[in-house]
Amino acid sequence: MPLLPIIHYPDERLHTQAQPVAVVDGQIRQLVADLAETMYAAPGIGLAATQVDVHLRVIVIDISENKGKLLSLINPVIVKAEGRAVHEEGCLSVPGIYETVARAASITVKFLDIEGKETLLEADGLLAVCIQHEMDHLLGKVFVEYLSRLKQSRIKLKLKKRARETM
Ligand code: K1U
Ligand code: ZN
Repeated sequence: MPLLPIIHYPDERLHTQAQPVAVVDGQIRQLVADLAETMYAAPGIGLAATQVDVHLRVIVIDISENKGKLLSLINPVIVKAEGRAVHEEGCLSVPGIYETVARAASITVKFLDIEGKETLLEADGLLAVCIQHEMDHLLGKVFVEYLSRLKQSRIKLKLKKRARETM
């Protein structure tokens, strides 16, 4: 399967709210496989379906060093969130921009796995950051929207200039 093109900020499609998956069937499993292939090739440690213009509540994550621990989260919901921690974040839809964001320090997330089985996962550290970052994508939110308006405008200008230069 070819790699899926990743949409870049400030493309309006990144602000689309994703719909829940009704049934975890072969098409959803294919979407997960394509997302994973695209994430590994980028390379990245996470990818939400929104970023490839598919507006379904599906994300993939792999924060392991050797890229062998793929997590696929379908219809994720945070059922518990505690504490506050700041972490530097990047985004494949906002290439070359790294900024610090404050989020819940530890979370419990409920989701369907690739077999459609309901699963609970407790996460902290980078995994908690990554899950929250990807779940924001499903709500149509990009991490730079946590920054000041001035910083957002500067990032938009920078990315638009870069896009013009590479045309
Ligand atoms: O675009 C995305 O949503 C993926 C993003 C995930 C993320 C990273 C850091 C904090 C929060 C969320 C990325 O993968 S950006 C690229 C990146 O972090 C990375 C790339 C190669 C090796 C290690 C990390
Ligand atoms: Zn992102």
